[in-house]
Amino acid sequence: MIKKIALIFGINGQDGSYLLRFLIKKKYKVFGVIRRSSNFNTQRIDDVYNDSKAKNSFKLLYGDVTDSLSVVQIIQKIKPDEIYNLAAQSHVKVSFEVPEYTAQVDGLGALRILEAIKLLNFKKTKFYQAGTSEMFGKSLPPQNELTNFQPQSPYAAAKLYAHWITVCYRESYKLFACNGILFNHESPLRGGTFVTKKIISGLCKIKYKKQNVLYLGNLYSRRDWGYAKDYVESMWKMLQKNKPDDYVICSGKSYSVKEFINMVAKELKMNIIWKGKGLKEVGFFNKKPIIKIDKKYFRPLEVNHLRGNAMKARKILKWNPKNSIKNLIKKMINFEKNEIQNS
Ligand code: NAP
Ligand code: G4F
Repeated sequence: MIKKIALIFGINGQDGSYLLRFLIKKKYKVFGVIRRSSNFNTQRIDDVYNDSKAKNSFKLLYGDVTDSLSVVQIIQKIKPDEIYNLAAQSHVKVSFEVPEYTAQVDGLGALRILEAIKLLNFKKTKFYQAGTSEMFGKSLPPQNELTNFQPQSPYAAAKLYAHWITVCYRESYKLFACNGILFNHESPLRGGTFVTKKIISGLCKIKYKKQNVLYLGNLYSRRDWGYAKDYVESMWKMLQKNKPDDYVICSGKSYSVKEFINMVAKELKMNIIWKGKGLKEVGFFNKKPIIKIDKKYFRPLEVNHLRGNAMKARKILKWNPKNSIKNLIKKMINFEKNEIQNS
């Protein structure tokens, strides 16, 4: 049997790791692009890489989406059936500190891949662009494919360029190119500086006396959180349709950061008492202050409320998330407890 070939930019990130596993199960041969790093940064995919059964199904290559030559050479060599562009400087707050770099990676990165597919005349290569609900910015919920984009950060503005250049290449050159507009999705493999992982890791460590205080920023923004493993399936589903299109992927429910903290605390059987307001708001556990606000975690501009409507994906892709936020929290807590026990 001839295996389909997939190429993933951003393979060692959260989503790359889940997508790799998903595609291997689907019998793909997967090539992943990683950047040279001064230290090991493939922890999320090492188990697959070292699995002798996956040896012939998975290869890593060095490259970078800011480097057109590497992008063209890799695509020319691999001749992929499907390309997933997950590569990004994906932290919204950090994008205010490195806006130009974020535009280079998150905006122009997509252009470089699309231009390579066009130059090589690889008409059969399908392309997935990792778009984001952040692009909706201050547009009110529920957000869907018809909602206006009103980006509120350099990250969202860069991703919006990638979104429209994907549409432009699809319509101009008839490329099979899709935008996934994914709302927040989390997992045990989520990076430690994103709020869900930070909260779960922090509260678990406080419970097991490995940390005293968790410092956070804005507790009142609301997000539509799902499970990354469910969401990567939608990426693949988009590329299996006869026609390329753009899809919102979300759970349809939203919670504030504070509500998320309370859900995690309940699962950990920690009763948190909140006192004070604004920068003086504090969460107490057993009379000790364990959650404090630090203004360094606030953004110059905030996206207040993201809650999506994934009706189109449910109808056309037959995509449905399998996990509730409660399941997600349980999985993340279990992972964290194991990490603490093994440390
Ligand atoms: P992530 O964990 O931050 O992973 C990002 C990946 O991109 C990493 O593998 C990173 O490699 C790689 N990368 C960064 N700069 C690169 C460059 N110049 N060239 C090649 N690779 C580069 O992000 P994620 O949560 O998996 O998200 C995957 C994609 O979906 C991102 O594009 C993100 O913006 C988007 N997205 C995420 C969410 C979400 O809630 N998770 C929602 C909507 C959209 P290093 O390890 O070398 O840094
Ligand atoms: O976890 P966050 O950093 O995620 P954010 O900004 O929503 O972005 C994530 O989801 C996007 C999809 O909508 C992706 F495109 C993007 O790549 C990324 O994966 O912050 C969530 C909320 C924000 O409102 C933030 O202000 O939590 C608030 N927050 C409060 N305290 C904090 C903190 N965020 C972080 N990272 N750290 C805090 O201490």
